[in-house]
Amino acid sequence: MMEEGTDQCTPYSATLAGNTFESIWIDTEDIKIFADEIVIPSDIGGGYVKVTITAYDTIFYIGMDIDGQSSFDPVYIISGTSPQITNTTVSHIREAYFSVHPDQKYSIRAYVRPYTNSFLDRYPITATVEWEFFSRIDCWEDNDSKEDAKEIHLDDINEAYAIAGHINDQIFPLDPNAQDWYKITIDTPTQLKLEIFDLPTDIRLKSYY
Ligand SMILES: [Ca+2]
Ligand SMILES: [Ca+2]
Repeated sequence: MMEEGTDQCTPYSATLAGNTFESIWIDTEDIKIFADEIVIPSDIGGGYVKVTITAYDTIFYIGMDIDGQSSFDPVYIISGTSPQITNTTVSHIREAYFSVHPDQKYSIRAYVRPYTNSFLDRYPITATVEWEFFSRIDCWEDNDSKEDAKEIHLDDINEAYAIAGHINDQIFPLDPNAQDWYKITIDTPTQLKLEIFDLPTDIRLKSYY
């Protein structure tokens, strides 16, 4: 029989984090680096960040990279808008979304350039830079090792995120932030069925005792 009791999911509240500021680009060589500007709270499941850069002139396009904690360690931008496509009649807005790990810092690299040199006299150009953190609540974390495995119970359906955010642009199978450990307790020999569903194709299930 499976042991009765409460599971070890520990709910927590999403922490708000973000910032908005203006910056001025003076020419095509002007690449701004906002070093360690994005500071992620300790929310154990990580989350994602949205960065928005708004240039108040439609003839400019906006280039943006996001770097992890060490320099030249870009993270993957997983969604957002094109650098080139102007999406309002009064300003150009560039959005980027990326996955983040708790307690990490990320930097923004950005430039703002006109479509053709005939518009170089439009410099300096002012743009607003904004970032916002969205927490992904995963009450089963921290469960990255066998020692930290969280107890689950018979017939429970438990929901969790497989990856507690990206630190840089890659995750290997044995990286702690790519592991979720759970434990079950039985007091007689039996057959167990474990099932995982609604998951990406590259997630693997293994059992140990
Ligand atoms: Ca997890
Ligand atoms: Ca985990």
